Amino acid sequence: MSNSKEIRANLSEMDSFSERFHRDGVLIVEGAFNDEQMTLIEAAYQGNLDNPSALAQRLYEESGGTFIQSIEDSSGKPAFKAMFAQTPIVEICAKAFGSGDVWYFHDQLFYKEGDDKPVRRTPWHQDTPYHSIDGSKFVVFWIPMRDIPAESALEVVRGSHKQTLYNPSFFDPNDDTLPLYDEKEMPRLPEIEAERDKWDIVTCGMKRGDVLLFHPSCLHGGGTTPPRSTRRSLSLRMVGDDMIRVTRPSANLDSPTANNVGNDEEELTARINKLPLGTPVHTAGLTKLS
Ligand SMILES: O=C(O)CCC(=O)C(=O)O
Repeated sequence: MSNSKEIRANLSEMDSFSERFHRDGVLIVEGAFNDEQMTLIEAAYQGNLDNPSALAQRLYEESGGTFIQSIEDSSGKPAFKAMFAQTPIVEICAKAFGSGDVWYFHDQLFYKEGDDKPVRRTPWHQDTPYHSIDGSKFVVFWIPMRDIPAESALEVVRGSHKQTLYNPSFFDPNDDTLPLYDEKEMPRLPEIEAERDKWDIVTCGMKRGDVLLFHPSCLHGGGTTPPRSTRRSLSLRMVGDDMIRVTRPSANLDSPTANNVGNDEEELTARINKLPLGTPVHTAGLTKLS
């Protein structure tokens, strides 16, 4: 297990963000947002939870509790515009990339609520292989709305963004590594949970106002949410100037994750897929934030 102190930073260390983000693929910025800024971030989150995109999903219903995820491009919504204008999200992102501009890819909310049983883990996976894009300037800002203990927080395998890109998880309730694409196309995900000591896993409790940045090619998974508790987190994905269009295999259409995109996201995906291979992704009309 990783010493999480090494990946903890604060806003006074912004000049080190790029080296650390590109090297480790994961960084926690403590106290990144004050109360007023968290109120804006929470309003953006809650607005999307209250008005979910058409294809928002409830996952793992058979496992107990409530597990909702929803992806869309909310960059045009007033709550998201206010959040970007009045928090250091874009500045932190530009510092992590190290050079060039910042464009918005999309957001994903997670809502987990335990009933008399805990809500199960988010399975280990990488985000990049779900999308036909690749490059080094790609980041997720994972923001919990409240203090969160290490057992329920997001975990990331440090440095895994520079290693194998695996076949994405199908999010099958009975098999976390069931692949989304044909097994001949990409290697199957390893059984990380069964062999945790073999991986350099960063596990950290976080306070409201902290943000966890990670490269979407990092292996990551979320801890369980205890009975009768709620866990709300917002993931913001941004890209920089070296993100290009690549090919991915076609998904098995039965997969829940093949259909986990909202209308905006489907439209965005279609625009990206029209780009010639190797073209910068931001030219697909992504919203420029910086
Ligand atoms: O919050 C979680 O449990 C999962 C988050 C995640 O997989 C992501 O942000 O890519």
